[in-house]
Amino acid sequence: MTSQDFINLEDKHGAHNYHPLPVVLAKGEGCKVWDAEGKEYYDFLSAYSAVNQGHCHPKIIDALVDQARVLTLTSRAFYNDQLGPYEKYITEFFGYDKILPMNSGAEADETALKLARRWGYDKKGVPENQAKIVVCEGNFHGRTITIISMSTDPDSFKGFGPYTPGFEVVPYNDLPALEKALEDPNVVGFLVEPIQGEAGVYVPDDGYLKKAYDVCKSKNVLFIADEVQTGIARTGKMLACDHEGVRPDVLILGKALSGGVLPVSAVLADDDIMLVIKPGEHGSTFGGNPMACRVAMAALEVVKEENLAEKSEKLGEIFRAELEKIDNDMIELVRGKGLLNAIVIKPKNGKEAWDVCVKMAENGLLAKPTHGHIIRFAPPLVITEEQIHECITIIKKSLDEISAE
Ligand code: IF1
Repeated sequence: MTSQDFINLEDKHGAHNYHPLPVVLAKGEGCKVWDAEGKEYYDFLSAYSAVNQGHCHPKIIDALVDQARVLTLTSRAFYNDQLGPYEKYITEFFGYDKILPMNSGAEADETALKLARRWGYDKKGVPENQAKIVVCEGNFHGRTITIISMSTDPDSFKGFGPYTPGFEVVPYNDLPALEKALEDPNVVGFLVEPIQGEAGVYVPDDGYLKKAYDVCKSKNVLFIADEVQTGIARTGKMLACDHEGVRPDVLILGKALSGGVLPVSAVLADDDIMLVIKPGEHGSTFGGNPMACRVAMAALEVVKEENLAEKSEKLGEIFRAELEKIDNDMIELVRGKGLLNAIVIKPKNGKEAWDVCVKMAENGLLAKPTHGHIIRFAPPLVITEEQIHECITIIKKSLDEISAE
């Protein structure tokens, strides 16, 4: 079968909830992927930062296969011999008392919302059903109905009402607006992405996260960091909050927590928050399954053993500096942190970010636009400096070819 055959199958039998680039992938290894015809590409999306450790990392795959042969799923109706060790490992790894294991990022965000509301009622004394959670314009936290109820992007929420109440929206990177919103005594939490990924890799001003955290503490509001995309070494530190020394009250992880091998997410918090949820009040069939535990421990070990945070920091600086050197007027600006970067494209001769991405694919590099005119660049953190330079050459060549069309 050809790539087009695979595309036709998806078109005929699959929901049309995506508009993928016309590339059919069949193999992945490290920072490279190959399509159905065997063409090689650099992967500069990393499944939206889920494959930080590189495709099919041997250590993570070995953990998956090894556990898959023994015990895959018990449900939480019983204990299993992998969950306790994993919970110890990850809570010590990130420095929290407890973890609540889930599967997708959205489930972890939903868990954090429930936790914040329940903490508000049981600990802060907010009247029942009056809890408010403050979120930011341009947020992306997943696709469930409650999460899109917080969204300011019509593509996320239009046509899916009625919406879950209890959310207040403030501009991102705007401390006075946040302070004003937190005047409401019923606010229990501030949910924020340390860098807004989907919005176009918006990096807030230095000090924003720390000041936001301090305002939350002054108002007895939980600072909830969604590090699903920015976490696990993506931005040059283990967590994006680490750049400002902020320790979230509630930490949300997903994506690269499993190295892209299977859905693993987590919410971490200390006992005074986490223990407001009692037995039988929350959970999921696959949450904390033995395979997820083994895979997540291996994925985190790889990040430490291969110094991926330091690599991300160093290579990100090189990547942005090289992007800035590209003399092409389609690049409006370059922004990012670590190896989470983006360029804002200025359309030219009717050519837009999508056309640049199609051209880059032809030239052997995969990336995808977000919000029309922004191209996100997020390679696996195992990429080498030499490969970064090779990819800069591909990006420059593609922009020049598009500009000349
Ligand atoms: C899609 C976007 C990125 C996330 C943050 C929670 C979640 C995500 C900060 C939910 C998920 C994914 C979803 C995926 C594409 C991708 C995405 F374009 F949708 F917005 F990365 F920016 N918090 N992001 O980024 O995690 O439930 O997906 O495991 O829906 O197309 P999930």
